[in-house]
Amino acid sequence: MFKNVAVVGATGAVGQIVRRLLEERNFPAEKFRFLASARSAGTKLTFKGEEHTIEELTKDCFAGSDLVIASTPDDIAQEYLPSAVEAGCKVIDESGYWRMKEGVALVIPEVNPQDALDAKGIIASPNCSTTQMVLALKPLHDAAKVKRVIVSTYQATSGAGVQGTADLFDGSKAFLSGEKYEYKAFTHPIAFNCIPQIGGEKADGYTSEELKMLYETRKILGDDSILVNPTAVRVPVANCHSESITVETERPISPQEARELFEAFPGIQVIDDLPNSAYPLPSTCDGSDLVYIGRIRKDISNPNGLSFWCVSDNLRKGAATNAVQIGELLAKNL
Ligand code: A2P
Ligand code: 11C
Repeated sequence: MFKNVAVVGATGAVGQIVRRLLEERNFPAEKFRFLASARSAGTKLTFKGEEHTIEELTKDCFAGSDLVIASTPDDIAQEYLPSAVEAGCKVIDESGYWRMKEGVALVIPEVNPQDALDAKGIIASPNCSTTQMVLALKPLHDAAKVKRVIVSTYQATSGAGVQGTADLFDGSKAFLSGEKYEYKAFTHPIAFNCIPQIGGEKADGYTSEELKMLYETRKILGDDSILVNPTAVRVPVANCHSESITVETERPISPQEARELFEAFPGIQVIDDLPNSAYPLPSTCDGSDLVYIGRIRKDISNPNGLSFWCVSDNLRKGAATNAVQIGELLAKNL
């Protein structure tokens, strides 16, 4: 059991869910603290029926804590988390800053738990669109080695933080009433629209979000030979990312074998009955900690190809749940 867990970024879109999960799952710790920016410091929140005062995140705030679960913007994770490691804390970070750094573990507990247990410093939780895809790829990779992945994402506005969802709701209301609305989280209107850009341009015409899906996948699966061609698209859905995934494996996997592999893998649930219009939807996966898979079918353009549809709650398994599960794994192995 941990002695004192510091929840950093406790007021944010993901941090709020981390708090809820720590309560719901009865996380094994004696005490909890909640930290955010100076803007929130001094305000109160209720956790497990008790009132807590939010503390300001500073470089010397970590003394007395033995686990940090952080969900902040990248620059804040960059600036403050090394101090948490120096103070002797185990550190789980949900930001994008540390993931690809040498010596940082990048972990999905169902996929590569040992990397968390071997970690000496920060343990990063992957990008939400990577996590659900890699969880789905893992049983296929173990059975038949994944060679190439073509993925298009349909990403929810909650991935852009609290402001992303506010933009979807307020922008939609303004659109329907014919008023102007100034978007804050997006460079184009998201109401009644799709935006084929998440993150800035990185290389070869791909965005940062897309390249996360390539490089994080290779790191988590420990296989730099895997080819990934991603297209990341923001859609007017409040929560849950969806992905259309086509995989090429070293030997063919039939849809029936894939279904069995998915069903046997922890954290995955298959909903796949096209004649009855049953498949995962953002509206039905919202609030769940699982990764849902449906529309499993042969890639009719490639004898070694398989296509499927994958939906998961990006704030839960894509972020908060994965981080809390890493914490549970560490607690079991203290
Ligand atoms: P605060 O609410 O005080 O701004 P989101 O991704 O939903 O915007 O949430 C980001 C989280 O990171 C919030 O808890 C936010 O706290 C926190 N945060 C943002 N900037 C800072 C900062 N400069 N110092 C500490 N925490 C920060
Ligand atoms: C989005 N995937 O949906 C992003 C948000 O690297 O953790 C998460 C960014 C990250 O906009």
